[in-house]
Amino acid sequence: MLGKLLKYMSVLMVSAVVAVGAAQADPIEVTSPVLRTTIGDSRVTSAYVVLRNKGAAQDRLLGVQTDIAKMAGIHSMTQKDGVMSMAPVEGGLELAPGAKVVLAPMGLHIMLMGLAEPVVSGQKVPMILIFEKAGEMPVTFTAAPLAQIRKAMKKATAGD
Ligand SMILES: [Cu+2]
Repeated sequence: MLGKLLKYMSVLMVSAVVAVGAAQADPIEVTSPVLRTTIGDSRVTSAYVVLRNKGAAQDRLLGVQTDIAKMAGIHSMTQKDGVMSMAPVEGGLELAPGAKVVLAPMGLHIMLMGLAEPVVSGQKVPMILIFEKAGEMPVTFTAAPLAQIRKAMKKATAGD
């Protein structure tokens, strides 16, 4: 009986959260969603995107969902003693009001591991970006080779 009640209550709480999210106009602008094509037998790749928080409140990119990979997460890349290493961004990626956060090669990226299939150029990959306040946002990423992504990202971030 209690279990049933708790289940009902949690459903109510989820509906409330969804209602709040739907009431706001999308304060997070998502542009230039791309992912790298895989090389050879590699089953790992990275996806990049430009995020802009147009709202007045801080938000966070908490995670990413996709069917193409067993694991998707947000990674940062740092250089120490000339060696690049990457690590998960703990607690989500902060998006301050007005901030533009660029996920690009050699920096922040969406890490995709355990790909079921290789990623080929031009492939459209649906993903869901999960924000703390803005909620779930479906975004279609387009696959391209790294050199092409570098060029496109440079263009997308020019003038800042
Ligand atoms: Cu990574």
